[in-house]
Amino acid sequence: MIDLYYWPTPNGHKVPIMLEECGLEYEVHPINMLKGDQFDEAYLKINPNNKIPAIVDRDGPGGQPYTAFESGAILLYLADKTKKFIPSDPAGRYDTIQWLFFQMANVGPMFGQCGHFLQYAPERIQYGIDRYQGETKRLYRVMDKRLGEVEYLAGDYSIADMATYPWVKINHFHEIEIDEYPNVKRWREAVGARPSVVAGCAVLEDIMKLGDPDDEAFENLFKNQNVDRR
Ligand SMILES: N[C@@H](CCC(=O)N[C@@H](CS)C(=O)NCC(=O)O)C(=O)O
Repeated sequence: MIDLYYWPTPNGHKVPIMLEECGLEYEVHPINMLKGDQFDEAYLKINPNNKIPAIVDRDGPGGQPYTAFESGAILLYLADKTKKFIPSDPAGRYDTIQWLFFQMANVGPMFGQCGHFLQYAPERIQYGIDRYQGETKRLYRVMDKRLGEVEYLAGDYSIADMATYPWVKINHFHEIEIDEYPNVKRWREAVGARPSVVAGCAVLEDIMKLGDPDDEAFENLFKNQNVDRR
């Protein structure tokens, strides 16, 4: 049994997608980041970085509970645990890790900032929009080229696709025209049609729609950077 500490956001979705794909049993523990649950002392013992997602595998290495945070590390952990969605041959494994890191180090942070400056910044800061939407478009071009050469990011369907899909699913939030990236569009349709991806993205989905955060949510999400709440 896996305890999943979660809120329905792109980084969150990655983990239930993988749990569904692997047929692993899991129990969802909502961490309402709009209300500041990510700062609770009990949760900080699970994720010292006060963000979702995190897991506790009750049956971890050596039969002991194992705690993991950072969505990419969680996907890798689950892939190694189940021997699924990462090839066992070294080159295929490293290809998958490369595209997983590409998501973690590029797609997540840049798309995240793009969405922030477009949708949440209290004032319109054109420099920030141009900087991060420009990077977002560049990353779409990188993915489009890659996906013109291979079916999925690392060749076969893998944890790299599971990490990337939830961010590409919300292209409208980043004001990206998906038709301009036909190979990404083809890939997005293929990944999005998988029953486990649909099920993973649906976990707690009705709780949060992307949109205007209220004052409390704004405080918890964006005003805490300069205040140590831990
Ligand atoms: N690199 C981290 C990023 C996690 C992350 O940014 N999570 C966001 C939701 S998508 C969060 O928990 N935000 C709450 C906060 O910043 O207080 C991962 O991939 O796990």
